[in-house]
Amino acid sequence: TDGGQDALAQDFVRFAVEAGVLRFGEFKTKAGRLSPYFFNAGLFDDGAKLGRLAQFYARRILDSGIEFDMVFGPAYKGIPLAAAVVIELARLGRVVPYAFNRKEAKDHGEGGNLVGAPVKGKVLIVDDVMSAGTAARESIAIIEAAGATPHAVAIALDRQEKATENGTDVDHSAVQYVRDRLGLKVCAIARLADLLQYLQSQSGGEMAAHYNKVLAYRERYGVD
Ligand code: OMP
Repeated sequence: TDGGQDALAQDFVRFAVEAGVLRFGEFKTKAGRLSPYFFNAGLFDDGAKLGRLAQFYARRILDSGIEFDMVFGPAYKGIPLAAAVVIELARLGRVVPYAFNRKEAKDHGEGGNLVGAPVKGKVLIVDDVMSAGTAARESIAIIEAAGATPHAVAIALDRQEKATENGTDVDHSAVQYVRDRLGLKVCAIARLADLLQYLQSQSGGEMAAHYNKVLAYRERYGVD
């Protein structure tokens, strides 16, 4: 298969499949597409899995050379991810502040919708998956409103599929939009191309059937 990244991506796809986080079947995505696969980061649901996930993020982030002053985790799913990633970065010798938002407005106590370190400088957003790009745009707006610079996004999976604008498919992916039009750096532990490479490398009829369905999905919704 074309376009698979590297051994880290293959190790990650295997880990996600074995952990039951990456599943095959019939799933409806946020954009309303019927997908033969789904990646549910909420199922990295114990300390060992979350710790291992953080190691994949940290390696991808550090190897990418992306600059950042702090990490931001968008509510809800990005919060444990960002926390786990900064712990792993600190373990590797890189101590950085982090913050996250709350979704509910708060009218007492600290005030404001941001929790954690002051949001300033070059901010690295840590999130789970990018499909159509809605979630990324929300994070960018929050960071800009705080007077900081949304500089980069690290995600576990880039689905490499067409973004939607006003309900219509466009010819670029959410990641391409965030990178090319919004000017942020993006790194993904794995992409759809890595998933296809993984499925192709597995022997056995079950994986071959998944491969064909994921390939057909990419034909319909994928971008180059
Ligand atoms: P966008 O905000 O449209 O980019 O979609 C990303 C979000 O879709 C994720 O944050 C999830 O809530 C959800 N999602 C997954 O978690 N895993 C998938 O494999 C696919 C989706 C999705 O609905 O597209």
